[in-house]
Parts: sequence; C-alpha cells; structure tokens
Amino acid sequence: MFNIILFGPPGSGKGTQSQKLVDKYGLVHLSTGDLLRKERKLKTPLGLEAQQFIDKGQLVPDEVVIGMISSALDENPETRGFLFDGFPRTVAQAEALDRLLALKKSEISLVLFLEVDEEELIKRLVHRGKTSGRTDDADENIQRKRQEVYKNETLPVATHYGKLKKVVTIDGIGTIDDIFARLAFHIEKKIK
Ligand code: B4P
Repeated sequence: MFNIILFGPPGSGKGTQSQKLVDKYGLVHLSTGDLLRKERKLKTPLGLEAQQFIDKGQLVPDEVVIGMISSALDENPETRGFLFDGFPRTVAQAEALDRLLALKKSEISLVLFLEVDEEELIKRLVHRGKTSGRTDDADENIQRKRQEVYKNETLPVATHYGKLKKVVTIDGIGTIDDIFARLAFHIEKKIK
C-alpha cells in the first residue's frame, strides 16, 4: 500500500489538495475533520461531543479520532493506499496510526508538509468562514487558538516522522494548481 499523510496547519489547504490527490492517485481519502462533521450532522453522541471541542478551537480527544480511523481502515481492505488529511494531529495519534498500519503489514510512505505563514492562514480561514457555515471558522480568536494548538500539539508529529526520514516540506503559497504540481512531483518520485 502507498500511504500518504498530508500535513500542515489549519487552513494550509489540506482538504483542498486532498480532493485532487485522491482523484489522481486512486487513494482512499480519510479526513478526520470531514468524518467528525458528518457525525455532527447526524447528531450522533460522538458528533455532539466532538463539536464542543471543535467550537473552541481545541482538538477532539485522541481515543475518539483513533477509533474512527481504525474503523475506516477496516472498511477499505482492498485499497491501493490511504491519504490521511488532518490526521494524525498528536504524537499519540501518530503512534496509534503506525501500529494500526503495522497490523496490516503496511506503513506511512510519505508525509507531505504544507508550509504557510500564520497571517495568510488566518486570512484564508476568515475568508472561508464567510461561506462555509463552519462554527470553528466564525471568528478570528478561534482561528488564533487553533494555530496555537497546532504549534503545541500537532507540530511534534512532523518531528516524529522526520526521525523516520519520511517528511518532505512543500511551499503552500501559490495557486492551487501550482501547489498540486509540487505535491505530485514528490509523490511520483516516491512511487517510482
Ligand atoms: P479540519 O477539517 O482538518 O480542517 P482545517 O485544518 O481547518 O483545514 P485545511 O488545512 O483542510 O484547509 P482547507 O483546504 O479547507 O479540522 C477541523 C477541526 O476538527 C479541528 O480544529 C479539530 O477540532 C477537529 N479535528 C479534526 N481532525 C482531528 C484530529 N485528528 N484530532 C483531533 N481533532 C481533530 O483550506 C482553507 C481555506 O484556504 C479554504 O477556504 C480554501 O479555499 C483556501 N485555500 C486553499 N488553498 C489555497 C491557496 N493555494 N491559496 C489561497 N487560498 C487557498
């Protein structure tokens, strides 16, 4: 299996690029943000609990998202690989993912790290908030909180995979097509 993590701060374009990458490479797209929003829409107990964290710009507890990913891996036994988008967001999630993949005799092949400066991120998310209807996009204080949580809790995930020499940093500023070309270049180098 060829498994990719699309990594980066909130608003770096993970969701935007994931759509294009799964179309091109035939991977299964696993976005914990999308899975949590689906649970909320269905008003499941998990979705309602998760929303309380999301609305404050905090991370949803590890055991909740790890459980969701574990089920999604089991539901797709025949895939050629997964694209993880917005997961893992803590080192505990990364270690759990590594264990789940090892059980399937697989591993993370590549971590693509989208780098975007903070002011550009806030600008994008405030702009997205005008149309997305997402409660966590609604105000700039929540955006700043999310960036802070990213630096404290999520950035160490890059160090975890950096030690395993799996991380490639990509400039996340430019047009959506330019950034897609940069990502595709590194995927193709690795697939060969
Ligand atoms: P997510 O749904 O993962 O979303 P995100 O980080 O906000 O955005 P993303 O990076 O995907 O940016 P996008 O493409 O939309 O997380 C939401 C919340 O769920 C988290 O805060 C957390 O509470 C919870 N959660 C999710 N996963 C979790 C986990 N594993 N553990 C714990 N909690 C978890 O792009 C942003 C905007 O920029 C868009 O408007 C887009 O159009 C624009 N844009 C994209 N590319 C651009 C470009 N090149 N130039 C200009 N604008 C661009």
